[in-house]
Amino acid sequence: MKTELIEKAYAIARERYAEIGLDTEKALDTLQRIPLSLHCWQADDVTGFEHLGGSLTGGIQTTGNYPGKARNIDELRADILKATSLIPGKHRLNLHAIYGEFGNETVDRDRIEPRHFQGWIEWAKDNDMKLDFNSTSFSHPKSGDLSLANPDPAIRDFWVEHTRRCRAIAEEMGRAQGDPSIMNVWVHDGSKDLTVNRMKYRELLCDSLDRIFETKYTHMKDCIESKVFGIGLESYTVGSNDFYIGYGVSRRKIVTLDTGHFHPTESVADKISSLLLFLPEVMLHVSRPVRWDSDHVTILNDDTLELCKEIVRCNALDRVHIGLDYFDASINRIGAYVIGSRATQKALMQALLEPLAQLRSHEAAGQGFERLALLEESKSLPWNAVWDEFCLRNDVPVGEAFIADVQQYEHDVTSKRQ
Ligand code: RNT
Ligand code: ZN
Repeated sequence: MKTELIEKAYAIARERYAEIGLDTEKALDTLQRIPLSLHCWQADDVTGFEHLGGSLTGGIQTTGNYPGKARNIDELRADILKATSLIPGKHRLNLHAIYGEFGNETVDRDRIEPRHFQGWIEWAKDNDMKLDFNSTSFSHPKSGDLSLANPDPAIRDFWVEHTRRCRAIAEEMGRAQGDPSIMNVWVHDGSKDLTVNRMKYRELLCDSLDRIFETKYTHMKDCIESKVFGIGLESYTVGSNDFYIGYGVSRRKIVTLDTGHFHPTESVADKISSLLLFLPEVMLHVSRPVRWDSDHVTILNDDTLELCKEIVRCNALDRVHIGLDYFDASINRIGAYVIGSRATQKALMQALLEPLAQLRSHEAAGQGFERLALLEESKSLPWNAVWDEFCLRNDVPVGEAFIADVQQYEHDVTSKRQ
């Protein structure tokens, strides 16, 4: 697209929005300051760099075998940088514990240390990126169906130790980057079939978490993620939504809402205001469930839009952390990052350009027709011209132009990986 055309379209859009009292420059400025936390695991189908030799377990699945996945740290880093070069703005990288730099060593999960992530800390600094972190309780011989909620004290202790160490690593990252690293705890614990011990496992999980969180840190923040069910663990999930809301509110922990972790007709957008009333912050894993928690690539659909609109309507951009979480192995993985990130940013752009004051005044006056009409009309306001301008100012491809960049990288780099 010609620069001149983008600028012309933006100038018209700017005037159009001004007519309804919205400042597009302000929207551009705000979007510029919203980092996404990019999940590192789309690049390699949640494999990581341990040498334990297991496959992906814990009730999550990647399907597809599109060629070119990252096979080592260097490839993963290169892929992330390629992706971020096509995504406007400055973003964070969300690492999982299995992505440490273990070299040829076999380092079990209860032995990981900040030094295994020193290379990442330096790499992030060199590339002006901040890091977030996750403990990894899946894909391990001791994962089984129960980790932190395991009745066997030895297994429970192993995972408590792992998660404690992860917090220490996140603290190190946060200290080094001068900004808290957000560490997510998600465990798959559950049961394939009926259990008659729902309470027992939840007590154990609660106790393990309390032990994990005993140490107080200042450079990291904890968040906890619930889920409805996992594959092979369909009948019961220890860390359900109710469990973590209760735990989070009573222990002042950030609750993570993964958009794939609720019943298909539940609105995740609707949950944000309730959580923000009782907790200072919320973490999001923006995903796209298709019939189940399938972790398809995030797109600009009504769910993503409503989610972003709620953040803006709650005036909570500084209290909601936006991370992505999907893993599609059936398409170009770098392309998957770019599509999902840009879709989320497009949703944010639209949210920032909503004529909220006018909508609220209609609502206050009991003007239901007027509110609905304006909501409908605002869908086709020229937000896309403002989005294009955003890409232009950030020096990333505008519109579909990034497709060719991804193809070029595939041709030059990923297609050569066996
Ligand atoms: C799983 C959770 C969790 C994982 C990552 C890899 O259902 O969404 O966040 O996707 O930790
Ligand atoms: Zn998630």
